[in-house]
This record gives sequence, C-alpha cells and structure tokens, in this order.
Amino acid sequence: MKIRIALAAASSALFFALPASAQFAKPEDAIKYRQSAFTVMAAHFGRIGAMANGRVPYDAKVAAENAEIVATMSKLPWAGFGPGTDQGAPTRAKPEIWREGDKFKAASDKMVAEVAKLDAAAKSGNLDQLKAAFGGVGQSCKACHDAYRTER
Ligand code: ASC
Repeated sequence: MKIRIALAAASSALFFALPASAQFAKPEDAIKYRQSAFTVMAAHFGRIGAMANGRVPYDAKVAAENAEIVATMSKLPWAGFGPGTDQGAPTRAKPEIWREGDKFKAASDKMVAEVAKLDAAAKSGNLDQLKAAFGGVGQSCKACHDAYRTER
C-alpha cells in the first residue's frame, strides 16, 4: 500500500513537473500557435492598458484577472519559435530570431520577467504600481518588435 501511494505521488510529481510545452506537426502549426498566444496576450494586456492610461476606470479585480492571463500567456509563444519555423505560414518574424537565438531568448525572458512584475503589481491593488509595471512590459514588447518583427 505504501509503495502504491509512493508510486502514485512520484508519477504525479513527474507529470506536474513537465513544462507545458506544445508540440507541432508542421511549421505552420507552430507559427499559428505563437501568433495566437500573442493575440490573446495583447487582448488582455490592452485591458490593463486602458486602466493604466485612464481610458476606463481602474478596477483592481479586473486588472488582476487580466494580468494573471497575460502572465500565463507570456510563457507560451516561445515554444512556437523552434528550428524550421521561420517560414511555413505568413509571419513577420525576422530570420534574426533563429540566427541570434541567445539574444532572442534573453529578450523573451525579459518580457516574461516584466509580465511577472505586472502580475504582482496588479495583485497589490495599487494603480501607480500597475502603471509603472505596465510601462515596463510595454518596453519589453517594443524591444522585441523593433529587433525581431518586420514592419507591415
Ligand atoms: C500592446 C500590444 C503590443 C505592445 C506594444 C508595446 O498593447 O499589443 O504589442 O503593447 O505595442 O510597445
């Protein structure tokens, strides 16, 4: 009995330790996946932006809910930038992403870190903290867009 419990605990620990990384049958799927993740993230980041910029009244609960979604989404797109996914569907991703993998990784890590700060700021319920963290995330978005996304 003890062994069965230990085995069950070990296997569930292993299951939950696995990263939520996605798998793709073809490059097109990875490209659509990463674009979708960015789209969802932008929609929820935009709701926070509306409050940070005073376009809609500040609602701490709504801000926290949206920041949590942004924080989850921020971790997802990167699995969609694997080798060979520079083409296969319409994409504005520049080839530099695959040429400068380390720099791209650093830039993506920076964004994820800034979003984590946004999540914490939103949970604090303090609008000034939210505004500051919103700015930090926006800068980290822009840095990557300037370096790694082609103009329309
Ligand atoms: C957004 C959004 C982005 C970033 C970027 C910040 O709201 O959709 O891609 O902010 O514009 O510079």
